[in-house]
Amino acid sequence: MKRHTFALGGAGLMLGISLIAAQAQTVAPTTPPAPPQFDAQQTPTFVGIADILEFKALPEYHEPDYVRAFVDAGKLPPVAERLPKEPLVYKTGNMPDGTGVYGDVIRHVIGGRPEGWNYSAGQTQGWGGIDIGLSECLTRTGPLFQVKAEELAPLPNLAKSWEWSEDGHELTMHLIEGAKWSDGDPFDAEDIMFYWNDVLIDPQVTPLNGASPETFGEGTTLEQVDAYTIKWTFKEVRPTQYLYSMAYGNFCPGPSHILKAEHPAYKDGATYDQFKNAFPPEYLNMPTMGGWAPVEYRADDIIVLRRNPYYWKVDENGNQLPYLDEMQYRLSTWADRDVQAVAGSGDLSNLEQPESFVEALRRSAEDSAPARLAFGARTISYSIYPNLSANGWGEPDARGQAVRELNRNLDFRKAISYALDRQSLGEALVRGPFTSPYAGGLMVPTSYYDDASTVYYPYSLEDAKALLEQAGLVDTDGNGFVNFPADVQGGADVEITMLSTIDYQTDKSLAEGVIAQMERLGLRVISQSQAGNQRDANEQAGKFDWTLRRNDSELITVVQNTQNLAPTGPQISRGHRAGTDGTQDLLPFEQEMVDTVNAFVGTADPAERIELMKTYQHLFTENVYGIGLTQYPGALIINKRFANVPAGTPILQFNWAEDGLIRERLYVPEDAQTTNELHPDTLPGAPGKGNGPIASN
Ligand code: BQZ
Repeated sequence: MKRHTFALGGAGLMLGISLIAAQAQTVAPTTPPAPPQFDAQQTPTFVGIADILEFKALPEYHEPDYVRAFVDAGKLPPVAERLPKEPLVYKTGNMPDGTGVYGDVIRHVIGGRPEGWNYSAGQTQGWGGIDIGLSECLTRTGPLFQVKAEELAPLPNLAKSWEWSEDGHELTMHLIEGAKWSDGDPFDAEDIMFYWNDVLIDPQVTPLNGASPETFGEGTTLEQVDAYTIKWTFKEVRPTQYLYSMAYGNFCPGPSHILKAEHPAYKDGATYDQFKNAFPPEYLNMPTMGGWAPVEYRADDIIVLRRNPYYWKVDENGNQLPYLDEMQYRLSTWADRDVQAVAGSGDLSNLEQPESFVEALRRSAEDSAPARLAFGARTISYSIYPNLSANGWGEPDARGQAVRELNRNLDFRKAISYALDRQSLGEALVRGPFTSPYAGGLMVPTSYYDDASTVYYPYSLEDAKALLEQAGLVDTDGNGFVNFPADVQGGADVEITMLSTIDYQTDKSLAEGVIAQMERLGLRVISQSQAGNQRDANEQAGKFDWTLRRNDSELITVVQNTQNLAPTGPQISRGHRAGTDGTQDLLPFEQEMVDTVNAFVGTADPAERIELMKTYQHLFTENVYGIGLTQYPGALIINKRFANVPAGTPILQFNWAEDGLIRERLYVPEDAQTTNELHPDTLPGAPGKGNGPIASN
């Protein structure tokens, strides 16, 4: 196509173009196209929280025979002494296949790689459920997909109960009493306060998933009342939202008896870097409150975990959990996780890459298929987040700064949205009823979604080009790509770097599709595609112009991680964090989003909350805070030998399926058990580099 361009002089001409462009608007904003009908294959049986669990002492407790041998050999205290006064008891009525039997292994396959065990200092263990299993948190939300709407509230976990003060500003929390870390060290409020004071409050430390003090509300304080009691004090009145924030990802305390010794606040001369890296993957038997502790690590091959003999959860017959003695994480790729789960050499996968859908469906449909596959609701979505900071977040160079100024221009963001052919992007991933154009913002499965409040800028290259000109960008040198105005970057071509991860084919496919579609618009986008850990680090540091990524659960649940819905604090948002001076240069609509989210957190009135989320959704989508791309359902693939798999477990809702499944309750009936354990009849040994599993004799 021949491009007619004019060498434009001063602002006057630009104004002329802008007025013409403004009149050229042809396709008005609308609401998103209705996603093709796609019903989740299974629906959960909705229950109350008390139907799932309670905390109480039982008359007797049991353990696997091989663990009893450790007791008999004097290597472990009796099981009753290894359990808290009132263990967490899972109710039989909520177990799809009743109380289980001990034995066998669950074999995960993951695409991430462990940096080390220091979750508190921001190290990943490779994702795919390993950090979810190792990091028990004050409350728990993964299983909430099965809780009745009228009873929806975070499950008790390390915090077994809590009560609010009369004025609603104080929340007193009671920790589980007498529980122990997997190395036998007592769990108590000291672990909580170390996490609060020396991880969250310490500005030099950021835990994995990026929690900061603002995650629990501006100005919130936490104090220890006694060994098993803590007290939160909030500015807001009864902000129940923050109980969700105390679940996985945000308040999952580490073993302070091990961590403190390496923390610069307690170890003279230690650096924060040394603290973060003090527990490399080779440091085994890292103490955990989770069901299994790491006993073997082989780089790029496997992590093996063995049951935690001090795990503080039991079934109603007093059997100490977990039922499964071993957990493995094969260090491979995310695509291989799907292949191995379908083939039966792996046991579980969240089918989340549409490129794998057809083959996975075909293989799972065969009678001989070793695994079950069940699709859930459309809870997977992808967006582009433009970096909206203009005051130094990520320390951009002159080009980067000029791009951020563009990002802050609504006409520019709308131009990008109009230029996207979302239908084609989705169909390039997989044909069929799966993908659907996504405007951005709240996702359809949340009860707070309101279509009429969702502004959708449909595909119109003509409108996109007109808006680009309105934003001051014209192809002044006729090379097919728009240029900055003459007084910006010397009128060079606009070049935008787009951050994405190479860990998933889907991310790569979408990035390629977006770059090609932006070229049609005349905008040069350069791929900044890298491994997930690196992408996460660059994203959190603001070192990007745009970041293309899969969305997290707050856009599905709203009530969890609500604070992440807007830049409610300096270190919260994906696309806009504080600049080098610690302040946030929020755009007016962003401030309105923050005020709306804070008002939502501050009220318990259901009708008010619904209206506030309509306001939020309109602000988000009309102002293109994030540029939605596509949305689609995921499917849970799990080996058929496992019992106690809750029907309708979504791969992502309040958390990933690895949390929602309640893996500590999964079991394999004796006649279906395999010999796949790599370290049978062993337990985690003492924490330390080069250590590993130990036998009873
Ligand atoms: C699920 C999940 C469990 C992180 C990760 C990974 C990281 C992101 C995200 C998903 C993986 C799996 O997702 O894709 O199915 O098993 O681990 O944690 O994408 O790179 O930073 O947010 O959860």
